[in-house]
This record gives sequence, structure tokens and C-alpha cells, in this order.
Amino acid sequence: MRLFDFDRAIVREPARSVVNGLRSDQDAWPDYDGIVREHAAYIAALRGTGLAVDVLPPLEPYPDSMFVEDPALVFPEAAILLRPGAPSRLGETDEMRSALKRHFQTVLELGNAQFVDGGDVLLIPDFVVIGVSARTSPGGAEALSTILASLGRGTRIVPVPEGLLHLKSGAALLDEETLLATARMERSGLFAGFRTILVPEDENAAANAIRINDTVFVGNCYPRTVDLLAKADFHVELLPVTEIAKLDAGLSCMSLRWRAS
Ligand code: CIR
Repeated sequence: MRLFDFDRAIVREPARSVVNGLRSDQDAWPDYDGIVREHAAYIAALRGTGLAVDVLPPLEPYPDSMFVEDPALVFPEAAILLRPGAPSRLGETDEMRSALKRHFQTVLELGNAQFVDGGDVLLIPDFVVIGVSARTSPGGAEALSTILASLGRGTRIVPVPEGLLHLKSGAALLDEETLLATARMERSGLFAGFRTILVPEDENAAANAIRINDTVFVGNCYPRTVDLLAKADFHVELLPVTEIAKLDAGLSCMSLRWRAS
């Protein structure tokens, strides 16, 4: 089974409050209807690759709760409830618990007083990379590393390069030996030894792509990245991301994906 072979996903519908989600550009106001359309296209794409998608209801008190990748991590053998590092998102953990218990026999939890965002966790062959960022504390990374060791999974803890919200804002796994990454991520040397396809500097946000089974999904406003991937023989499909990008979000953050059977 490859790391990007999945048959299940969890997503959460955007709440109306999503327009008040966290963002670095306070002048970028996302449009609610546009976000709903982008989210619907995303769910259809996941289903199109054969995934059974559990769609959770919107949560008005949590504007960023449609970004389900951050409060949890999922593996075939277990799920882990995390603690997002932004105070406005911490309550998303409790809201995710029952969904995880429906799907997983084993649901582990990060200890109190530490923080990890799932966006800072990247699975690559042989180990799990955990980025320390403004959202993921060093203690959180250590606590997660201990939990993953109990599941037999090795980890590497790395600093997330400055200017990136999350580790996966700057890198995505394309296949067992290839990453899609920003130049800044490449320069950091964190993934030395991996074949890397670099996104052009003016398309940095394209690096938050997702490989699901035989398809690489990329945002539809990054034509040069799409060309590079097509030339490298990846089967690429485009998804609309203009509105969610205003919330510093990309494709990985809208789902939890795993292989159940
Ligand atoms: C946030 O700042 O938390 C949200 N507006 C965006 C979260 C994106 N999550 C991700 O890339 N894993």
C-alpha cells in the first residue's frame, strides 16, 4: 500500500463564519458562496477518486473548522486528536472526537498544554516529518513523536521555514521519491535526498497539493506548476482554490484521508 492510497476521508462543511477565519492578509475577504462552491468541488473530486467521504456539519463558533486537517491525524491503524495552536481553533479538537471514534477503534490524544496543527505533519516514506511552527510547539512535536513511536512510526522534527504557516504550506508528497516544494523549503535542506519539483516563486501556494491514489490535485490558478507536473508524467486534476487561499488554506487542509481496508 502506498502512502497516498486512500479509501476514506472526513471533511466538514464551511460555516457562515468562515469569512472571519484566520488570515495573514486582513484585506482579503473571502466570499462565503465561493467557499461553498470550492468545498463542493473538493468533495466531488475526492469521491471521484473512489473515496467514501464523511461530511461533518458546519460549526459556527469555529470559523476555521472546515480545515479538518489541523485538529487530527489519521493512519490506517489509529487516529490522533491534536491541539491546534491558534486559540480560536483549540475547541475544534472536541468537535472532532466523535467522528474519529466512529471510524477508528484506536483514538489517541496529544497531552494537554502542547500544540500541534496537522498541517505541520507530513508523511513521507520511512518516517513522519513534524514541523515546529507558530502553531506547533516544540513540546507538541515531542509529544506527538512519542505517540507515533507507540504506533511503530519514526519521526523527524524540523523547523518550518519562516514565512510558511505550516510545513505542508510548502511541501507535498507526489510519489514515493518525489516532493512538490517551494524554493524556500528546498533551500532549507529539510528534504535533502528527495527528488523535488519546485513550484515557480509566483506560484508558491501551489505546493499545498494532494496526491490521492493516481491523481495529483492542484489549485486551478497555478498553470506553470500544472505544466511541470504534467511534464513529469503525473496525472493532474485542477480544483478551484481562489477563496480558500484568502484564508491561507490549500488543498491538504480540507480533509483527513486514510486507507481503512
Ligand atoms: C488557519 O489559519 O488556521 C486557517 N485560516 C487555515 C488553515 C490551513 N490549514 C492547513 O493548511 N493545514
